[in-house]
Amino acid sequence: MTELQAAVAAAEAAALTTIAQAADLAALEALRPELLGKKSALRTHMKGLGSLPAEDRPEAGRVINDAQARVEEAFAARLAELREADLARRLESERIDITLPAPAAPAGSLHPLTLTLLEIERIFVSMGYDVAEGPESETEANNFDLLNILPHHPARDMHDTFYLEAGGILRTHTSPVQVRYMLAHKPPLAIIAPGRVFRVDDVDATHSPVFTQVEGLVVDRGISMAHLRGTLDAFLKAMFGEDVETRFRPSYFPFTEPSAEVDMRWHGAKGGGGWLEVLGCGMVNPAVLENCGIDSREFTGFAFGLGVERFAMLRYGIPTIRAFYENDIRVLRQFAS
Ligand code: FA5
Repeated sequence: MTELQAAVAAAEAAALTTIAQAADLAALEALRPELLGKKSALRTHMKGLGSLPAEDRPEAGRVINDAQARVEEAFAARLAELREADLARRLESERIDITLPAPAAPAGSLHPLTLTLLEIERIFVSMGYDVAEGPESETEANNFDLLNILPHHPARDMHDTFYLEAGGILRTHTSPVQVRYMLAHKPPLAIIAPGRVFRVDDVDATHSPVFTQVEGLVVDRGISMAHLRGTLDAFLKAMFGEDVETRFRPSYFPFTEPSAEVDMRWHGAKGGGGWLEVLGCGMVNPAVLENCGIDSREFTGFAFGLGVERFAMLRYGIPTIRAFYENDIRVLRQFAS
């Protein structure tokens, strides 16, 4: 009996030392079969119980079981200890310094067209105009008929605009916003109508099939061509400075009579340059006022429509309209404030 006890005690002591010496989780796990498995030293003693005298067996069994329990306990304790150490080590090595300043989020900036549009709006709002908007898909009536663009007019050629399958068209100018506004409001009125417009135009340096317009409309008693010229003069000077060179040319629009176009002098990078048409304008055709429910004997009005891309080209010295749509970050970055 004492011989067995001594052997069990020695096996237990050896197991406890081995457990204590396991340096990390992997090493401890590798010991599991040897220390806790069916073939461990203690279990081997258990199998030998049968050869003891019957009266010694219960006591011998208890001694072995106790030793086995202590080994299991030591194993579990060491496992917990190593797991904790492992966690602490990982927390330390994967630590994030939350006090470091974060990398700056890249800030966007306003597109040069938006900047130009905002400046145009700012100038007109300061002169007392309201800003009116309308849909990009329009009825033919609003885009053409009510503006006195009759069915035979070249602007109605199928190829001049985009016809929608669901009916209607993509507006070719923002003049239909003026129609909508006149139908809904009584004069006196002064609005600008900014927005995107669409035409079947080929792309070149000054044309794009999708571009941006701002149209203006003033209707009141006694409005004359002098008001139109004075307003556009004040606007162009506010936009481009006192020295801006402009010229008015007689022109034709079905919805204005008389009509004019305004060109602005631009200077190319290599000393070139010339006149660039920037807007169309005129006195609102009485037929249009009547179409929109305004008495043309009592009221007169002027209207104009400008291309925002062309204004932005002149404002920033950009030689081609394509620069606004290619979204070349090197170009756009120059407008970051
Ligand atoms: C019109 O669209 C008239 N509705 C303007 C108007 C309004 C006249 C009220 C009288 C009274 P026009 O087609 O000329 O007119 O276009 C106006 C301006 O838009 C032009 O002066 C030009 O600056 C610009 N523009 C015209 N076509 C294009 C294009 N394809 N790409 C870029 N800009 C364009």
